[in-house]
Amino acid sequence: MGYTLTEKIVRRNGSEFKKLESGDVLSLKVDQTLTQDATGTMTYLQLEALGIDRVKTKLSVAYVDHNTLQAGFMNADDHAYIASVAKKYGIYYSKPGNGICHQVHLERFAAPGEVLIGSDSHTPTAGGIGMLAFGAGGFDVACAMAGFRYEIPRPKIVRINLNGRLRPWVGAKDVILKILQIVSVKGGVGRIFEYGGDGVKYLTVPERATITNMGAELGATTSIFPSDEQTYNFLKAQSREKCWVNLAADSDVNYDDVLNLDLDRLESMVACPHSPDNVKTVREMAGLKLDQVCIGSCTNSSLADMMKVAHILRGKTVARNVDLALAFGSRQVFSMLSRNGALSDIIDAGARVLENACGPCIGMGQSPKSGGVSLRTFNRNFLGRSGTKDGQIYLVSPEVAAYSALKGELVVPPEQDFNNGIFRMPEEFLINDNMICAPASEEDAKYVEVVRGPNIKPFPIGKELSGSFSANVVIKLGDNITTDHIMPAGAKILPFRSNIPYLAQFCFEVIDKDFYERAKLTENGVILAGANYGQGSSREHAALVPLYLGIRAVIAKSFARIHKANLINVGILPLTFLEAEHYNFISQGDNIEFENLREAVASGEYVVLKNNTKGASIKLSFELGEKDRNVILMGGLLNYIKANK
Ligand code: MIC
Ligand code: SF4
Repeated sequence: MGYTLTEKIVRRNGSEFKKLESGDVLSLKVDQTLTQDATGTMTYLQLEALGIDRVKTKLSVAYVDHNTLQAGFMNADDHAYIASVAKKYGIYYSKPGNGICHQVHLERFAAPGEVLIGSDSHTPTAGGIGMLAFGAGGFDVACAMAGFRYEIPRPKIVRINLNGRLRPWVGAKDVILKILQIVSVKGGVGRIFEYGGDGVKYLTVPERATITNMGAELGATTSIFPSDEQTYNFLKAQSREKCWVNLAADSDVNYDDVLNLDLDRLESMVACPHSPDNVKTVREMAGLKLDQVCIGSCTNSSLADMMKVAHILRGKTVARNVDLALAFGSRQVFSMLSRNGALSDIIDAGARVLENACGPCIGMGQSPKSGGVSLRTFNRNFLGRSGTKDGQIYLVSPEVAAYSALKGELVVPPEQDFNNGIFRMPEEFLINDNMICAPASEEDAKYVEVVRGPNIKPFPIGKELSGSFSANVVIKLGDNITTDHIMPAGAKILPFRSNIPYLAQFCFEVIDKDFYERAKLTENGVILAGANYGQGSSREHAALVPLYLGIRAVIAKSFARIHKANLINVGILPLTFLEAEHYNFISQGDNIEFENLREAVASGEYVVLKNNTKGASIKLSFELGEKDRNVILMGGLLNYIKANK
């Protein structure tokens, strides 16, 4: 029996991919890490707390791409802090304006066959180049930089066969939206999606990266494509062919599951408000009147995407009712568009050109008007994420976005307009790394001072788990609660990512504006949730803020992987129901009690919850390995590491 692509990389890593049994862990040596600024400040504070002198990875890069709007000193303080830590600890620093971490990493650093973890859920974008890449909480990334192995529950491997060839104007975005429609935002939890099939050879690396990027929306552990001739050509055009290796799954592999998709039968798709899996065909939704169109984000901001957009816009004018905004994924893309003239086509059509950054995707500007309909090439359309609570956000491909911007309503791109020569991958990309600053040498690093402006505040640290305690159920939630619901982002709040007390006021604000006041009044709190709790962003602030507000445990039907790891890292106990209907046995406001909790966690047995309000008890389980149980007992990963030094 042969090996899957994942198993081959795990073996190259010198690690083992054991067969699935409950409690199995996949433990990897980390070759590369990346951070972005919105999670990076916290990550580097944690790295400093780990007390090492220099990162132990082959390559670590700190990007500034999220909080680039400098309305006040806060974001600039964070940038200065990150730049100085990077210089001191041996980390490359990508300056604001150089582009979105995932796009720049794909262009300049990602390497097939290596292992990457990043403090951003879309780190699996690098799976498009054949890298085993995981999104993680910032503390896990700090630990990887400090030389610790990255450990996750061993995932199942699912093969997705892409058969045939995409039709005119149907793109990679439509492939992943179709998969989201089939599999849903929970369908990828605990799974790695490996792409194969005869259609793969037609997809370029940036197209593959669009697909692996949105594997995050499936909840997948990661997604990966083989490393083949397309990969070689991309790397060669980036002058990086030296890191190419040939990698593909063997043909005689038993996958845990297989999905087949006929590319030639796909059509343009759209994800409707407020979930990336609420997918319909553009044909069904055609005619929807638009107020805004935004093109960019780490999903669809490559040179190829933008060349298609420029081609569609050339010589035309954006509809009067539409405000069109574009943000390029990287300075490489921006500069190449400016040299080949495509930028003029975009500007002349009436588009607003933004900075090369995340921008509107994370609510950093361009919030739509009240109730406004916004068509975006991004990956998430969660409630309120755009910065306008009743904004209606639809997700589409760049092709659909550009045609629709011209028409003022959602349209299916006209097939007769298609011309195969619109974009061919360049033989050489324009390479200029002068916005990527190298770290100081080991010798000089001693003299580098870490710059700590007033926006940099210490982070909360968990306490040892108590033997027994009573707590109030502060909030009861349904399924698929995202980390954007728990800890919203946006231009007003993001500048305070290193100020947990300030952020706390906004916890759950989009769905329950009284949560903060209730939590403040409660000494020990518990959150009750449905399935897939904590999906979406990797932000560990969605765990640190509840910790600060006295949350001791989260009881859910199931958890999203990264958020569960973040809860454990800060010392909040993630519990699940032994029987699904027990969810109905607890209400918001109930007073509950845990007894002999330390013993239960130490022994790995179930936990007994006594509902004082309802007057009965239930058993809860926790799927935690031995190390995680010890982390919880000690009140979080930092305490655990310090105790085991
Ligand atoms: C996102 O797309 O939600 C973010 C902003 O990139 C997050 C990280 C963060 O919250 O800082 C993510 O995807 O992990
Ligand atoms: Fe940035 Fe949006 Fe990508 Fe997150 S999803 S990294 S906010 S572009």
